[in-house]
Amino acid sequence: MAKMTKRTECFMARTIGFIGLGLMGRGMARTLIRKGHRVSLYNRTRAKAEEVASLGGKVAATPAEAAREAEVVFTMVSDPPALFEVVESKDGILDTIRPGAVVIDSSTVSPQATLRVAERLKAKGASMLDAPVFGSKNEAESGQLGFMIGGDRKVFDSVQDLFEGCLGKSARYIGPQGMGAYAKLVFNLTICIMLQGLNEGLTLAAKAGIDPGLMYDVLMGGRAKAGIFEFKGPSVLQRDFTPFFPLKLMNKDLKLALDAAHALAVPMPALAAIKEVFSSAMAAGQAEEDFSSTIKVLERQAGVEVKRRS
Ligand code: NA7
Repeated sequence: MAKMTKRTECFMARTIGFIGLGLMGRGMARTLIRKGHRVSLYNRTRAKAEEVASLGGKVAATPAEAAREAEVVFTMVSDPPALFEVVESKDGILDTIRPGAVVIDSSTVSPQATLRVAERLKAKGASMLDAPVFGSKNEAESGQLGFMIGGDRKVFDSVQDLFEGCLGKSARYIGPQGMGAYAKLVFNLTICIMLQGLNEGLTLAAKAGIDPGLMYDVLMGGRAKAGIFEFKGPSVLQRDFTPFFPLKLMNKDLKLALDAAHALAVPMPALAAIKEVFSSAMAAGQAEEDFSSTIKVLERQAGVEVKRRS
């Protein structure tokens, strides 16, 4: 029997606009191109779009141009102002979006920003999903991201092929519009609270005279073991703060999470304290480092370095 060639796990080749080719968007767009989709690429700094287009796809001069022919438009930009810029400004997506098209916003923004953009798109006959991700640039490049989806369930079903098996290893439908955005804020605040726990523990260990590497191994051999510790611990202990997720973006997410908590009257004492740690790190010039570099705030105050000794 002839062997079927598994060129792609995606079900159909689609015409896609992709807007925002930063650390995460670059990998996602490259994955879509590799899997056979026709992708029109826009980035504010054009050189990044040209670099991705060397793999396939074509460069668009504006978000409007990227969206003109597209049945699906992805946005993967920094924050709410960037999202408003690429959707609502002159030459934004709203100028050309086709009725029936689906905009999938994978940026981490506030639920309010999502609702505002979804409303504007609806007036043009288009739909929107808030579909933020977990995973880093490596998972974006290999199509292994996790998606948290908010929006109309039927719209989600209509583009499912782009999530699981294409860009992602999982895509969880969370609920109506804005719920994906809420879920992402919950995800990131939880990670930061956990990492702060590890940072504080290792800093105390170092100050007491324990090899932080040994302490980390002990923690990972017991109930304290956690995925985020597994991911960040080794690089922290080697003093490698190359950005997988820049501190400035996590700082933005924690602010959005605090705003959401205030709006819903939910007390978040640990989150409030950790936001201060992030503000200190920002003020100390660590914005472009990986967010795990917040440990330096503790180190400076304690007068120790958390580095594996053996
Ligand atoms: P990056 O690598 O900082 O990329 C951010 C992208 O957003 C990049 O393409 C930027 O264009 C674009 N951007 C930022 N501001 C604007 C405005 N005002 N107009 C148009 N485009 C803009 O971030 P990541 O890829 O790591 O993360 C993206 C999202 O996922 C973010 O919400 C994270 O929290 C999660 P540039 O290249 O600077 O011209």
